[in-house]
Amino acid sequence: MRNKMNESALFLNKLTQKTLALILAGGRGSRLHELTDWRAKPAVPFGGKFRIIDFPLSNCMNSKIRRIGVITQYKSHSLIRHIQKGWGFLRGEFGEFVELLPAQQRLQESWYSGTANAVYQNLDIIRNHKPDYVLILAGDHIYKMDYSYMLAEHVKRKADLTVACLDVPLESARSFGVMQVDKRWRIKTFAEKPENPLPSPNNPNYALASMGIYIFNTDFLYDQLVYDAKETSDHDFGKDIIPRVIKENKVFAYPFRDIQQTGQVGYWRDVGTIDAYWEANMELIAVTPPLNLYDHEWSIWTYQEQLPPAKFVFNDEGRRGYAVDSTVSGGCIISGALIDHSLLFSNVIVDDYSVLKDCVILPDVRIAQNCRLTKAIIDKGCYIKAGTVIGENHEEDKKRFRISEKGVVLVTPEMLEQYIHESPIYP
Ligand code: ADQ
Ligand code: ADP
Repeated sequence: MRNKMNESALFLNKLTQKTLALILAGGRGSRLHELTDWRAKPAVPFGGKFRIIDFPLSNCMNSKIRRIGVITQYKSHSLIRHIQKGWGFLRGEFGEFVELLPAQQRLQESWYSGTANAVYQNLDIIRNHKPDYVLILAGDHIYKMDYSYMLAEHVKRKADLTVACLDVPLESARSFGVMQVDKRWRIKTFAEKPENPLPSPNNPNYALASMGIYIFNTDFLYDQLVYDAKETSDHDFGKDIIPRVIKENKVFAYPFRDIQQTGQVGYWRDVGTIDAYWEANMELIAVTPPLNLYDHEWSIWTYQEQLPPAKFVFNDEGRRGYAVDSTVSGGCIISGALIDHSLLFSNVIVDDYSVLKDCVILPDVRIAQNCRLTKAIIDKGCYIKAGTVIGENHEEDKKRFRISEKGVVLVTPEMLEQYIHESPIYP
């Protein structure tokens, strides 16, 4: 029994060592509106102390895939800084690295035009690393996944390409690549963001959606990308490559499972809209959240500043500063204020008599006295001046802030500039 287990661990280890992961982190993410005005979606802060890209990067680390390229393009400054500061600990001498692959116009005199083109423009770098398998990931999803099991299935099936998938409700399937598979999970049809998604045969209210996670045999990837580069197309994996290759090649779907391999579907969120972003952050506050960040077996790594612990103090008049049903990060000071069902990133200062309810407050924010904030996302670096009320009157809020479909108010520093002339002050 033990020998069998060792054998399978060795098998997985060998496969992960022969794999290069490429994280596509160059897209616009425009549905997050002003949250992505100055940063790429993968660099958006998430969950109190992380950035979105930390999730696929940590999944690679925990799956023991330690050769990773991050393909960047759009507004990449804060993303690059985060990776340089937080992910430099891999040991180059053991063949481990996180390498930044910005659009450099080496192979073509153009920026990356689609996901396949972004990989095509780095083909020479990929070849230099001599991987047998290339794992292609999106940089903008929140999930835990052990890629080594997907890799094992890919190899066992002698696949050319494997696409990770999960069931999504039929009504939301239009924003995904939708596939149909046979009994052995071989992909029979694939349509990128179809008008009328085909339902899953076993589950007619659902459709089988691509997660944008692909494993290619390196030679097969190379051939397909060289072929695609000569075609007139969007040079996109979902629109062009996958629909073209399913007919004549071995292309399989891999159903997404949790990291414990219980057979259950794991947690996976595309936090692509303001509402989805707010909801996913709010979910973390629950007593037993669907995404467990306290799991030592699957740590999410990140860069974090050295910060003092959060503190909760009385104000001069003896009013308590406290938080209930909330998550509060390092460097925060809550002075005579109430934090109720909210998530505070690091270095947030909330002053006397202010009340926060259902809020997500990004790092380095100061909320002065007597503010009332409800169901709001406050972006990094905002200074909310004394007496500000947000989230109680959407007609008023609409004049300067963004209101989402489900009534979340997004506030960024730019929206405040014309009203607030004090500069943010930190004690
Ligand atoms: P989308 O998420 O709509 O669909 P896309 O916008 O192409 O696909 O983004 C995929 C990833 O690639 C993102 O991480 C993005 O940042 C990055 N990216 C996009 N353009 C890029 C470029 N030019 N250079 C570098 N990186 C770039 C995809 C698939 C669907 C699938 C969903 C799952 O096409 O089939 O269902 O992902 O969310
Ligand atoms: P950082 O990388 O400093 O942690 P963010 O994740 O908030 O910050 O990313 C925002 C990036 O955009 C930073 O590089 C910041 O300097 C830049 N930025 C923010 N607002 C503006 C602005 N109004 N004009 C120019 N650059 C800006």
